[in-house]
Order: sequence, then structure tokens, then C-alpha cells
Amino acid sequence: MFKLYWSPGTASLAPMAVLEEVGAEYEAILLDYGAEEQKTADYLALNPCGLVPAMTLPDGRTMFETAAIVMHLCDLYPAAHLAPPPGDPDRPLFYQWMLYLADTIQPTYRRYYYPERFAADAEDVKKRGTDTLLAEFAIVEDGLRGEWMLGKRFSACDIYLHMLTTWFEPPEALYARYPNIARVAAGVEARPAARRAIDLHRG
Ligand SMILES: N[C@@H](CCC(=O)N[C@@H](CS)C(=O)NCC(=O)O)C(=O)O
Repeated sequence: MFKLYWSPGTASLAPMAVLEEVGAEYEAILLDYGAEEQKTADYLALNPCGLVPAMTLPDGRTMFETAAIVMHLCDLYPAAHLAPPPGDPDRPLFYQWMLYLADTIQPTYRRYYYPERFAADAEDVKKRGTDTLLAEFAIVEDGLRGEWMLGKRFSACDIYLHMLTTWFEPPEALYARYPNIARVAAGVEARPAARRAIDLHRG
């Protein structure tokens, strides 16, 4: 069985939504984020970055990095069709958006949520981080052509994008500005499996 280490409102949402979508059996292990349980020695042994999430695989090994967890689950459950298989013409687009979301937009949120870690003038860091987020989301907005990030086909990219939009405060401001992104996020919210994870994260 998988064990997902999670906290509400964190990057554990996407892996949890994927676990729900593929119908995997898993145990959700709640970390007390406010008490910084993700920085304890026990958790650091699982994820030396001290970040949420981490996931223990059925063979007992533990992995970290949200996008890696998501993509690994997509590979393990091809019948769930959350990623185009290797060789599929949509596979490059899947990689493109997964990496753009995880490597470009997600790190920018660190300036938004932890500005004091970047410079003494935290307010300025957060303001510039917000501007950057809006510019980065605009790339997604302009790149969306169909119902989902890959066009007609739903994928884990949509789950990832939805998660990132929920971190913007308030998400409605982002949705009002970017209707294509809003449509994808609403589509994810309407999926019963993903919704179970979303509801658990909202508490
Ligand atoms: N690159 C990591 C980032 C994970 C991450 O930043 N997690 C946040 C919660 S959303 C966290 O644990 N923050 C605690 C901290 O930065 O001290 C991943 O994708 O797993």
C-alpha cells in the first residue's frame, strides 16, 4: 500500500487526487504543518528536504518531489489515462506542462508564501513574486486551446494546475483574470475522485 504524507493546503493535494483518480489503496498520514512536523528527524529520514509531500511505495521505499510522485503514479496506472503513454503525440505536451507547472510556477509560490526567506524586504519580494506568478499563469492561459491542458484529454496536468490555482489568494481573483485556467480548475473540482482529495484538503 502507498503511504502519502500530507497536510491540508499543501502540495500533497495533487498526489492525493491522483491516488483517488487511479483508485489506488493508500494511507494518508497527516503531518502537523503548523507544528513543523515536516522538519522532525523522523520525517527528514523520509524527505530530507523537510517539505510536504513524501510518499512511501508498496516496496517500502520513499520518494519525494510532487511532480515525480504524480508522474510515477501515472506510469503505474496506465489504465487510468492520466498521462499519454510514451510515444503518444501528446506525451511531449504532457511533459511540457508538468514541468512548467512544477519547475516554474510552483517555485514562484515560495516567494509568495515565504518572502522573508529571500530578502529583508519581504513585502517587495512578495509583490514581485505575485507579479511573476501572474505572468507565469498567463503563459498557461494563452496556451490552453481545449477543455483541458492537453486539449480534449484530461490528464494529471489538470490536477496539478488546479492545485496551484488553489494557492493563489483568493483563487477567484486568478479565475476572473484567466478564464481558460478557471475552466480547467472547475473541471477538476467536478470530478468525484479528485474532489475527495480536494474536500479532505479543505477540511
Ligand atoms: N519541490 C517540492 C516543494 C514542496 C513544498 O514546497 N512543500 C511546501 C508545502 S506546499 C512545504 O513543505 N513547505 C515547508 C517549508 O518550506 O518549510 C515538491 O514539489 O515536493
